[in-house]
Amino acid sequence: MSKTIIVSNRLPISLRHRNGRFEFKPSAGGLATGLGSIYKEGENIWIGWPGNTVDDPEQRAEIILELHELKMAPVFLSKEDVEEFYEGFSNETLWPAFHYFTQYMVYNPEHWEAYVRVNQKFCDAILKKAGPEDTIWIHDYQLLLLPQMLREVLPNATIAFFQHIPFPSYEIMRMIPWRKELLTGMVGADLIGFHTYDDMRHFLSAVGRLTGLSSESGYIQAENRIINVDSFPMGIDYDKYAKQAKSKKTLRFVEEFGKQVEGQKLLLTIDRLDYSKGIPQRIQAFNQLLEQHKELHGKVSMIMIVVPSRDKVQSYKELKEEIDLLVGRINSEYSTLNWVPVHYFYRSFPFDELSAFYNMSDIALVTPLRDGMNLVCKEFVASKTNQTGVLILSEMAGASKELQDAILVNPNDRQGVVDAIFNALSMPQEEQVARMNSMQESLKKYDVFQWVKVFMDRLEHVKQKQEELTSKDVDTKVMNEIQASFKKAKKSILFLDYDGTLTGFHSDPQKAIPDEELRGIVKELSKISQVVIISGRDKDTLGKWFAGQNIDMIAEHGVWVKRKEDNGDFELYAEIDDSWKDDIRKIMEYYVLRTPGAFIEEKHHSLVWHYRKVESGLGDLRMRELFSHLKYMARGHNLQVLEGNMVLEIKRPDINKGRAATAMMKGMEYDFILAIGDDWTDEDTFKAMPKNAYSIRVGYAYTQANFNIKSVKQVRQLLQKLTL
Ligand code: GDG
Repeated sequence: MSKTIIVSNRLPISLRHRNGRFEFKPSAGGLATGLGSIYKEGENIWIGWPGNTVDDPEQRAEIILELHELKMAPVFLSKEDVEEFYEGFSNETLWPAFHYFTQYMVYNPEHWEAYVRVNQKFCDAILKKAGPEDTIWIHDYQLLLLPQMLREVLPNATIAFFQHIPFPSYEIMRMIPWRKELLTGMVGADLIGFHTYDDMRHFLSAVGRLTGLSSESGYIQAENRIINVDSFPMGIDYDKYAKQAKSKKTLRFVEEFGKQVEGQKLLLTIDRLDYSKGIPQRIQAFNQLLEQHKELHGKVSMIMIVVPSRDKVQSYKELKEEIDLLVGRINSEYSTLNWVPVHYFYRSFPFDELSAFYNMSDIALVTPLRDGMNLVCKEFVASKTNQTGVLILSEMAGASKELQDAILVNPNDRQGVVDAIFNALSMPQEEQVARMNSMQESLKKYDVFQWVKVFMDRLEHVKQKQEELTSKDVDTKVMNEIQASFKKAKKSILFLDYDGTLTGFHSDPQKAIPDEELRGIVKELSKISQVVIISGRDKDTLGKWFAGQNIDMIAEHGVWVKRKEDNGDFELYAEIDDSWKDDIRKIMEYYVLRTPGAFIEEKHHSLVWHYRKVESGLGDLRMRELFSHLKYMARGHNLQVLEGNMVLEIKRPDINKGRAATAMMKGMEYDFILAIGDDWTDEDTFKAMPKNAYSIRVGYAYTQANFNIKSVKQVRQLLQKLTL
C-alpha cells in the first residue's frame, strides 16, 4: 500500500539536551496540528531535522528508534550544515529575498553549495523510506530543490510542495544567482501551493521567464507532464483556540493579568523576532499615537511579545537592539507610577497564557511589513469568544486577503496605523461584533483541517489529469504499434506540421531552417510513403526549404498546395478575397508602433501579428488588447482571429489545415494515416482525420488528437523508426 511522507526542515518536535540525555518536546504549531491527521495514520511518516546537532552514532541510533515510535524519521545535520544551509542560504538569502528585504541578501556560493548538499541529504533520507507510488508532501523554502531531486529517482511518485512564506515578484527572484536551479527544483512537484493568488502569480511569471516553461490557468506545461500551481490559504485549528479561550486555566490568567492593567485598553502584538514583522515601525506608530492623543495617556497600553529567533544572525541582533532602545525610550518618556505604555516580553509563553493574552486584549495590532500568511491574527479572532475586539491587520500579510473585515493598514504609513488604532479604540461594540462574527465564520469554515483536505484533494485531481494525458502518451509500446502498422500498410500518408513539430522554435522564424537530420528523415520517408508538410508558413519559404524533395506541401494553412507530381509551383487552393486586409493592417500597425519587437507578417489569406521578440509579459498584454480589438472587427468582415505560439493571426475561417488535408486525401484509399502537429491550427487537421488515423499532438495540452508526444526530439525518433 502506498503511504504519505511529510517533509519539512524541522520535525514537529524539539530535541533538547538535558543531563546527558536527549528529550523530545512535541511542537504544538499549526502545521503539526493540521498534518497530525495525516502522518499519524497507517505507515505514514514525517521526515525532517530534529532541531539539534547530534554527532555521536550511538545517540543517533537511539534517537532514530525513539522518533520511529512517534512516526518520525530524522535527517541529521552537522554544525556546518546548520550554519551554511539553514542560517546561511535559507535565512540570509532566501528569507530576505522572498520577504522583499533585498538589502539583507547574502550571495555566498558556499552557502549555496550547502543548500544543494542538504537538500540532497533530505532526498537520500526520503529515498530510504519512499516507494515509487508514495505521496511526498514537502514544506517550505528550505527545501526548494527537493521536488526535482526526488522526481529524478521516483518519476511516478506523487510529489507536492507548499511554500509558507511569500513568493516574490520576478524582479526579486532574478537577483538570486541560482534562481533557475531553484525554480527547476520546485517544478519537480506535481502540485505547488502558496498562501495567496499573488504568490502564485509571481511564481508562474518567474517560471515562465526564467525556465521558459509556459503555463495556462495555473497549469505549467513541463516536458512530460502538467504541474498545477494554486493558492491554498492556510487556516488554524479554530476549535482549539476557541475552547482554550474559555477554559478555566486561561480565565484564571485573564483575571490575574487583568488586575495589573486594570482600566486600560490593551493592544496586543505577538511576533517572532524578525525584520519582516515591522516591530520597530509599530512601536513608533504607538509612540506617535501617544504624542498626538494626550487623552489616551494612562488609558491604553501595548503588550508586546517578541519570541527570540535567529539571534546569531547579525541583522537580528541589530533588530533586537533597536527594539530594546525604542521600548526604553517610549517607556521612559511616558510611564507614570501606575502606567507603563509598553509591556515588553522577549520570550515565549505557554499556550494557556498566550490564550489569556488573546482573550483579554481589545485590539490585536498585526502589522508585518511582509508575511506569507500570519496565523497570530487568526488565533486572536478565534479566541474572541464574546466577539468584541478589533483586529488591525497589515495589507502585506497573506491573511489580509481573507480577513477583509479587519481594519486593513499599510504598515509603512505611520499616520494610517495611528488613525487605525485610534478608530479601533473608539469602534462601537455592534460594529466590533459584526466584523468579528464575519471573520469567525470564515475561519471556522477554512480551518487547518480543511486546508489539508483541499490540498490533498487537489493533488489527487492533478494526478488524475496527468494520468489522462499519459495514457495517450506515445511511449515505446505505441511507437512500436505505429511502426508495425506502417510496415503493413500498402498506401500510407503522413501529414507533418513544421514549426514546433519537425523543428523547435527560433526567435527569428526565418532561421528555423530544416537541418541535415530532418532533411534526411524526410527524404527517406518520401521513398516509402506519401509525405505532406502541412504548415502555416508562406509558400516561398516552404518551397525553398524543401526544394528537390519528393513530397507534397500545404502552405499557409491550406491556401496553397503543391503536389509532388506537378514539378511546378504552388497552386492556389482557395480563392482569395483580401479586401479586408487594409482595415486590419492599420490596427495591427498601431499595435506594432506601441510594442517594440512586434512585427506583422502578411500572408495571402491572413495577417499575422508576431510578438516572439517582445519583452515577455508586455507581449501577452498587447496581444490580449489586440485580440479583443480584432475580434470586434472580425465579425464585420467574417474573419477568424486565432491565437498561436507567440502570434495572433486573423484569417478567413473557411481556410484551414483540416480542409486542405481532406482535399489531399480525396479519392484515395489509405490504409495508414498519420498526422502530427503542435498547436491549435493542427487541431483542424486532427478533427478532419478518419477514425483509423493516428493523430499526435506535440506537448501535453488537451487535444482532439488520439496521442500526445513529448517533444520534437521524440517526433523525429518516431519518424526515424518508420524509415527502418
Ligand atoms: C511561516 C510564515 C505563515 C508565537 N508566540 C508564541 C507562540 N506563537 C505562535 C503563534 C503562531 C505561530 O507561533 C506564529 O505564526 P506565524 O504565522 O508567524 O507562523 P511561522 O511558522 O512563524 O511562519 C507565516 C506560517 O508559516 C504558516 O504557513 O503564516 O507567514 O512566515 O501559531 O501562536 N506560541 C506560544 N507561545 C508564544 O509565546 N505557545
